[in-house]
Amino acid sequence: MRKYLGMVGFLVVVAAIVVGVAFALNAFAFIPAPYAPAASSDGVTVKEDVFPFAPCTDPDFTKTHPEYAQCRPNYNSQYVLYSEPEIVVPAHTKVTMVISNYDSTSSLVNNYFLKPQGVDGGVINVDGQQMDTIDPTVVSHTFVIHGIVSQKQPWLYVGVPITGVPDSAKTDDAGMPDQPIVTTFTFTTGAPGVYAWQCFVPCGVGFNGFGGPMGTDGYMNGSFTVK
Ligand SMILES: [Cu+2]
Repeated sequence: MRKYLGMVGFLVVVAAIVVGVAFALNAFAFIPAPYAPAASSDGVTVKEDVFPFAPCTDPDFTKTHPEYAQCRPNYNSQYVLYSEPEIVVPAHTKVTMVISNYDSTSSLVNNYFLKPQGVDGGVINVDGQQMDTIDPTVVSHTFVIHGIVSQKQPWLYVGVPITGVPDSAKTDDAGMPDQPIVTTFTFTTGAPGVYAWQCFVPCGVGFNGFGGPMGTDGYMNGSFTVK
């Protein structure tokens, strides 16, 4: 009997540890809900906003953008981020991406990303202007969708430089620019697959700028699911 009780006690302790760890992992995780905009006859429009810091911490900004009033749980408010890390789009569908960037310029570390790749016509639209290449000194991020190697899905590669807001632009008290720079482009999805998207500008912190938001899920990277 004593042995039996000891066993029950042991199992209770193990269960408590498992529940505790699961709770801790969930509490520290940064897992926003998947973003799956509805498709129309003209395809699907995916909107991303890029921020230099958490917009929920900026009262001037949330006054005009109430959709950002609520902070995400366990979110590092100092990190640069894309607003939608988990993107879901339909297969065999035209995708229009509209990326509104509120972050300032930094610089590209190589010229590979100057030319838009994998997009219709090889061009992007930046604040109303068609561009087939970008000045490397005005880029602040890139939006790159790439494959996770698998024989079960087709390749998908899209690579676009994202222009930053000039330092001279008007900002609110917290430093958020009044107007973003808007980059728009289109491409068409193939068969279903799961891909990753990432920024490749070292816009983070730590060694070579590749730490912090560059190395943490959900800020400068995420998933791009075609289904
Ligand atoms: Cu970035």
